[in-house]
Amino acid sequence: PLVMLIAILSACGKKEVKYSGNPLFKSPLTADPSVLVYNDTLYLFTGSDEQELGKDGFLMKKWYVFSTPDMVNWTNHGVKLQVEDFEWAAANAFAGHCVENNGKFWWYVPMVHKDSTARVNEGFAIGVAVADHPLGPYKDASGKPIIADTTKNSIVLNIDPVVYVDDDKQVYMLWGSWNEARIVKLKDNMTEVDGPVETVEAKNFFEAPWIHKRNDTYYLSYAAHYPSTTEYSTSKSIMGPWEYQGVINDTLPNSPTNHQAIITFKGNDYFIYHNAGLEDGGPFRRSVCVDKLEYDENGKIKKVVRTTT
Ligand code: FUB
Repeated sequence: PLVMLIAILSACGKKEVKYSGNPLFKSPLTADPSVLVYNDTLYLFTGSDEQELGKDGFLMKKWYVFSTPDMVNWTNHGVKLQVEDFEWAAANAFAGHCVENNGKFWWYVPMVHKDSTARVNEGFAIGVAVADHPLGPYKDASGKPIIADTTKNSIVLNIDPVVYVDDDKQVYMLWGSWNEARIVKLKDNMTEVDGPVETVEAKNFFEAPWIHKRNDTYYLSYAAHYPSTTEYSTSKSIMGPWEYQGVINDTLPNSPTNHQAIITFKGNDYFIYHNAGLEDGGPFRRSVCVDKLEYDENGKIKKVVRTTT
């Protein structure tokens, strides 16, 4: 029976899903995962939680890159991008997303703009750094933010960009602004918007959008409510309308934020997120985790069964 099982699994192109255990790293403290696959390797991009134990508020100044060939053995490549790499930025290295296009790697990141008088929860702009390889070196691609302001909201909070290059090569950027998701087309140069910013109507949206496509369906997953669950909606067009589908991940016992990436790697689907499960963890001292993601026969995402809290 074991031989038969192995034969069936390899016929499906699926291997047994193995993990290195959660959280992935005891140190450094990582948050806000984004992932891409390049040359048979999965690259993980994370933020860095540096707040002291017992103190409140995010203290985030830089981003890391990690890689794995198999989801078990991980390499920490160190800090590859930081606030100081952007002349226009002042603070708060929140959730970013790195994507490949035109042979280069574009890492979109939100930070508080120097011109903003507020340093917490306001004045966020989105910039982009570029490199020839996922491991860098990265440099500011345009010297100024792509999205610096919108008149849509009195509190200017442009965070959590996610960029999607569609099959027809049209590029889209989605991001969050607490309770409101937005979308804009990007030019092929990856550094300029190409048209108006539109609102994305996704039920319960709070922050942390992520786009993936399966067959001909777009899946928009996001942190919903606060404290956040991860929920998702689907559409046949990235511009919507989005049909609400339900909860993927329940709230975490230790972190009000819940920030996910979803990817297929070597035949298996993964849900990558953060919790605050380390002994010295907390809402501002989070750690990236990975668990199995499964679809039912109708393409609905099953609720993730977390292997750790
Ligand atoms: O890490 C700072 C912020 O918390 C992120 O931008 C949000 O997605 C939430 O995880």
